Parts: sequence; C-alpha cells; structure tokens
Amino acid sequence: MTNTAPVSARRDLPEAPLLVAAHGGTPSRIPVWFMRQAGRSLPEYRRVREGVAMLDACMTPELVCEITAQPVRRHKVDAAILFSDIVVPLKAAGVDLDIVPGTGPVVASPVRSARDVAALPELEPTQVAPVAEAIGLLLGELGDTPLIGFAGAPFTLASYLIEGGPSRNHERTKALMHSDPETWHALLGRLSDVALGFLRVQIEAGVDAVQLFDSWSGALSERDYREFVLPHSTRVLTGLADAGVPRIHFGVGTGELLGAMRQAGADVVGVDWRIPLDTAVRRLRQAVPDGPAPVVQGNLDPALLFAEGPALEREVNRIVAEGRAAGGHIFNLGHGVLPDTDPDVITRVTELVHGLQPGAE
Ligand code: 1CP
Repeated sequence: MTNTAPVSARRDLPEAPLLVAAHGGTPSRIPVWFMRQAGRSLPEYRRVREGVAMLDACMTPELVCEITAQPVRRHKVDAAILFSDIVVPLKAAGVDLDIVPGTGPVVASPVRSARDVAALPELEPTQVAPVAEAIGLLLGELGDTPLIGFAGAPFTLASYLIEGGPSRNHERTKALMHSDPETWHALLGRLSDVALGFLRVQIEAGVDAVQLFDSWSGALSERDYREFVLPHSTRVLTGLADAGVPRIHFGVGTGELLGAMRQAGADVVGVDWRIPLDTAVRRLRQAVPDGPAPVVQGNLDPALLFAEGPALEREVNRIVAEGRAAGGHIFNLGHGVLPDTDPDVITRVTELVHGLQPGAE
C-alpha cells in the first residue's frame, strides 16, 4: 500500500482577493469581510434561526451552509466565515456547556484544578463530522468566494472553561495562571490539541483560510502573554504551517501584543480599532525584522457603522490609506458586527472599499 497524504477537497482559487492579499500579493480589489457578518443583524438569519438553539444550529449542516452563505449573497463580501462557535469542539467532545441567548457560552462544571484538566475529553474528528459536512455543502454553494474556518485560541477557550462563562476581568483565569502554572500549561496544552484538531478537520474538508480567535488575550500584559499563552498559540499556528492555507491571528485590545502574536506564526494579524493601522504595521515589522512585510486585517470600529454619511466614509478612507503601509490589507472591523447594525450600511461599506485602489504606497 502506498502512503498518500489526505486529499483536501479545497478549491483552487488563485485570483481570490482575500487569498492573494493574505499571501502578500496585490489583489484585483481590496478584500473585505466582517467578523460576525452572519448573525442577528440579518433578518434572513433571524428567520432561519427561529426556534433552533445555537449549538443545534451549529451541528445541522444545511443550516450552517445557509447561514454562512447569507452575508455573501447580500453584501458581496470577499469571504464567508463558517457559522459555528469557538465552544463547538468542546461541546462535541463531551464538555457539559451551553450557549445561553443574550449571555454566551456557560460551562456546567468550571475547570479549576489538575484533576479537572485531566478529566477533559479529547476531540475525535468524527465528533465534528457535521461541521465537515457543512463545509462540503459550502464548497458547492460559494462559487469562487473563499471560506474561512476558525477555532478559539487556547487562552480564550481557557477563560470560558475556568470562569464558567463570559468574564469581564478574567480573574480566576489569571489567578490559576500565576498560582498553578503546571496546571495552567497542562490545560492550555489540551486546548491547543482541541483547536488544532478542529482546524485540521476544517482544512481537510476544504476551508481556504483559518482564523485563530484569541478574543480576550488583550486582557494580559505582554510579559504574561509571552510566558503563559504564546507557546501554546505558536504550537497551534505552526502545526498548520504545511496545510497550505493562510492563518489569521486575531484578538481584541491587543495593541501591546501584536508583535508577539505575529511571532506565534500567523500569516495575517488582525487589529482591533484601538490602535491606528499604520502603527500596528510598524510594530509587526519590528517583531520580525527579517520577515516579509506584515499583512494586516481590520480595523474599523464596529460602532462607526452607526455613524451617518461622511463620518463613516472618512474612517474607511483613513483605514485603507493606513493599510497601504502593510504588505497586504484585508479590510474588516476591529471586532464583530454589533447586533443592531443596519445591514444596508455593511453593504455600503463593502462597496466603498471595493471602489478604492488596492496596493502599497
Ligand atoms: O459570522 C461569523 O462571524 C461567524 C459566527 C461566529 C463566530 C466567528 C459565532 C456565532 N461565534 C464566533 C466565535 C466566537 N464565539 C468568539 C470569537 C469571536 C469574537 O471575539 O467575537 C467568541 C469570543 C465566542 C464566544 C461567544 N459565543 C459569545 C461571546 C460571549 C462573551 O464572552 O462576551 C457569544 C455571545 C456566543 C454565542 C454566539 N456565537 C455566534 C452567534 C451568532 C452567537 C449568538 C447566538 C445566540 O445567542 O443564539
């Protein structure tokens, strides 16, 4: 028997602006997509989600396919992002958790000791088979629009498991990190395996890019980030180095961490709105001085989608101009679309960005 590598179902999309930009090339237009583009802002989303619990929706391939495709149809964005959640692989592996409407993920028995960590189940690829099936459906549905897969980064997943739910201060998480580093690193090791396993399933099923969401890492100092988080996120990102898809690494409030986040091995670094894009590019360059020019994603403040007329257009122009300092720019928000956003404004921003000239200064 010959030993053949698994054949990915991935489409060949050499011209797709998102993928060209992610690889540091000059795309035919500036690619744009929006974090949380599928969701409550869309009436067609609210319609199909009616009476279906979030985690059930995430495990129903036809529904995942429909919801993922909705914003592409409506806004003509340059990427779809898989409709799922960062806690889906944990739930699939057997962790007792739920997504509570209006709150977010809630974990029945928080993980706070070495014994709790040892009891965490491993993710078997078959447990997320419905996600792979949804990706298969999407490859037929999306034409030449790339599909982004994603996973929660070890730190952000750990925060939900340790706190038991959403947290403003991440106090129990930071306490465990400092008071019991051995248990901390054991937990982050297990969660790195979960993230890697979930992303590998998505890549084999055919996603064109992946994003590692470390949404809450901006709560850490750079020193703590480097000691307690960076080695684990690095293992996830470098573990996918030969998978052939661009890796995007994103967190909120990470102005001070951008250099370290690039060093974790990402091809593209997401930038929130609290730091100008050109300043972010400078920090990313300094972090890997011998590397290629950094590619960035971002960084419009999601609240600006509520501003009228010229104020919004001014910000879009500023961000595109600042993005020219980078080796590539994928236009996006600095965090997710807010639920009450007018979807027509999202369509208009997409058109605005597409009307601007791509390329470096
Ligand atoms: O269109 C898309 O962007 C895809 C959908 C998507 C993504 C990328 C969802 C659907 N969740 C996620 C990832 C996710 N989930 C992140 C990383 C991205 C980010 O920072 O926003 C995080 C932190 C979560 C955790 C989570 N799940 C929250 C946040 C809670 C907190 O701590 O503040 C919430 C509210 C959820 C539930 C959720 N996930 C997605 C939707 C549409 C919903 C709401 C569903 C419902 O309540 O029925």
